[in-house]
Amino acid sequence: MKIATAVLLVLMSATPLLSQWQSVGDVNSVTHVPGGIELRTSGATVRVTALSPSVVRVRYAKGDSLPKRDSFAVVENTGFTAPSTNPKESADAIEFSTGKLIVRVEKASARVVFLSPDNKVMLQDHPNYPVVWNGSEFRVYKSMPADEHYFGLGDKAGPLDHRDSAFTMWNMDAFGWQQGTDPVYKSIPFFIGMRGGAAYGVFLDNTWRSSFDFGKQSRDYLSFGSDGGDLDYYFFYGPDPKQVISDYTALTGRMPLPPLFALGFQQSRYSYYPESRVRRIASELRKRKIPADVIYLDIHYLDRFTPFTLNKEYFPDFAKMVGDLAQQNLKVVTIVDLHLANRKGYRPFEEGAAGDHFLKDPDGSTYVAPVWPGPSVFPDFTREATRRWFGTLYRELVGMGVRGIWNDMNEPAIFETPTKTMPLDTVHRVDVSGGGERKTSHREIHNVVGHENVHATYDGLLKLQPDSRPFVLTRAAFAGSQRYAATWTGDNQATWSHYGMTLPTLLSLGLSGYTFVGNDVGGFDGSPTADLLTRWMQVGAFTPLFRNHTAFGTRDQEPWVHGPEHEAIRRRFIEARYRLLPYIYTLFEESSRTGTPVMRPLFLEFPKEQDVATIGTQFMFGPGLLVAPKLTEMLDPYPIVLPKGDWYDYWTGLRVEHPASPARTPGGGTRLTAEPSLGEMPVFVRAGAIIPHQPLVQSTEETPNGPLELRVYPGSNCNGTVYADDGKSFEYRKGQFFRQRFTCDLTPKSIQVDMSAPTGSFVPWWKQVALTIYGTQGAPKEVKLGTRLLSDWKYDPASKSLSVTVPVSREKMELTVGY
Ligand code: MIG
Repeated sequence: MKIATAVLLVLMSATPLLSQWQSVGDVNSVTHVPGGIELRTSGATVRVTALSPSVVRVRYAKGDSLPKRDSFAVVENTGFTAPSTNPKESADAIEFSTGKLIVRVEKASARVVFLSPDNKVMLQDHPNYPVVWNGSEFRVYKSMPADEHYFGLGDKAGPLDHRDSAFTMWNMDAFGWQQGTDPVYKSIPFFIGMRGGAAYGVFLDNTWRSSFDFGKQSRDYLSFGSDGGDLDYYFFYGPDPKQVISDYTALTGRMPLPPLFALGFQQSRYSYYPESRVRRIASELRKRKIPADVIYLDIHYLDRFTPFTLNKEYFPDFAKMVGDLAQQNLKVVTIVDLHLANRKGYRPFEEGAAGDHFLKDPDGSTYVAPVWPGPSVFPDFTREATRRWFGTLYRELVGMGVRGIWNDMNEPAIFETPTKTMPLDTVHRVDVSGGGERKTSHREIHNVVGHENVHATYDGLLKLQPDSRPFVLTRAAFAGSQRYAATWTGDNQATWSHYGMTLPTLLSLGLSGYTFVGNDVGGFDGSPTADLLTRWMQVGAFTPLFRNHTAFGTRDQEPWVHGPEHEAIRRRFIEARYRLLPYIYTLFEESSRTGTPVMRPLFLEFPKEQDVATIGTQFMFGPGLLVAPKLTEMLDPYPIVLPKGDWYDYWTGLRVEHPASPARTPGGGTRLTAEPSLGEMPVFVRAGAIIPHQPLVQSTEETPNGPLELRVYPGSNCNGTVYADDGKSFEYRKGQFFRQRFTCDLTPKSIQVDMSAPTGSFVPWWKQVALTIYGTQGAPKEVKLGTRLLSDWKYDPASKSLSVTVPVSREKMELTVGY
């Protein structure tokens, strides 16, 4: 016993000595390269180059050259233009400016420092901890200011601010995850640092198992590193956090504009079968007038849970069923896992084997492991030929009218093994740009299996229906997967605590470049109480992907299951979402161009306000709406903070009264106390927002009947936009879209709303625009459109709003309300 302890102690103390941590070394020589510099130290090469004035890439390699490398995350066309830098060497540093930021590399330890134009340090290598290697491992240490906050990293299940926490990037089938579980389903090695209103970003372009530590190990430094692969990271200089996300998504790609139906309400469960049950769900939705667009089919539609088959007993005429649901304006999305049955006579297996498309064990035999279909084989998705082949397998589903594909289990998940995934030495083949392929192990590819799986699906669907925007949903993801698929946060639970994690997880994904995100509304594992499902439906209506889903064997979880009172509330919130669709679609379109997420933490809109710097219990839905849900089961009232400025209550249209000083925040914001009844969820509108709405429809397939409803909330910087197109095709890329911007101007004697001339050639569904202007102080003296006096306006004293309807026009119009 004594001896064993002694041996253990020796071993423990010997570990750091045994390890071969080797530091990067001092700079010996400098050469200029396009956009920056390349340095040689005693043992390494370091290259620091600006890709654009606000994006700098930093690469390290042992030895005296950098290997050629392909990235899974970085897109070919970033749109960046490298600035010409003019590096200056002094006795102890080399420095250059990109035009927007200054990069300095100190010769001692090749210490990299990023500075703002006014020479303030944004991010710097730690003075005492140089970049180090240990065999294939590496680690980078950065100084960590006491007042800096950290965000992003994908779907991590903790508070919004990652300070004082550490995380591992290793895609994991994390069924039963809890607050703090790590790793989880996705690996997005990108974070945003925020300090005093200024943001920067760091993306470690490395697919191996990596880790990030924001002061858990030491309060002195943050660090990141990986088990293997290249030390290759990007620095994004904000200082506006939206700029950081814009640059990060320029580098790794943005969400393509989704089909409109995908923004509707989606009903799912594991699983709806047989056909009669699917039809019943569809007719209940329609009969009860619960707007909806999608019904999901989970693994029971398959024969023996085998992808690309059909269970003929449950679904004797699948195509007919899909067609009939389409008649009810409901789309079908089917689950398609990436594992294929290792089964003779099963076409995908036979084809895949003949085409040599499957992953292999190190001895060259096909890797076989148990998942849903039983013994299974796995397509080698990092090969383009394999992706192309896999994409063709969707032909029959698409032919039968299936409108979206749900790729699950793509971490990849494997049954009956403690690691829940493949052996690390499983062999993957990877295309090499310029031709040929290389072999590598699962250690490198694990985190991009899901990414390349949805890459195959997205491309495959596009090839099968070139005029139709694909809808793909994925569970696993890597940096850049946003360009192929929407994602959800996996198997949550029907508990208040999981419901509460809706905000931090989805907001973190948004900050990580992932706009189209949602969670299983109501919870997957277990059955929610009536109140919990009602609350979750309310929040879900304001999340980008709005999908009710639950596990096998749980109780029914559709909106109507808890009686008419709950059903009425849930319906009201789904309806609210459908009325808001013009706004939501406009936000999605914007996000597809800029990367700005639809669901945003407050600091993204109000970066300078310290009051809201780390708030993860409220969020902005676009720039105009602030959602502040009740997040716990507790009966107590809860606090809400409204950033400085004026706000309106979204539901009543009334201005929020400025409270007396105790209720002001240090930054001049407003503190409220909320105690919403079960039927209510507080939503506020930023004064200055103009928010387009539409008449209620039961599905996005229906044309709204009536005018576009433009709700104007006067305030400073008053503006809004509406975007529309056919919602389905790519014609918008050829100019078939409609975009109109609105502004408003408030003077003591008038309110003026300017409607700019729309751009694009698409003709939207509305013939009239119904304006409602809130916050007005009484009936106006006159209302004019241009110079023409209008008489049929209406003033509503209860909501202090003025309503007037005007015809659409391709010309610019001005509405003037005079007092
Ligand atoms: O091993 O397809 O996260 O949404 O319903 C479980 C069945 C497999 C996990 C997914 C869940 C889905 C379920 N799947």
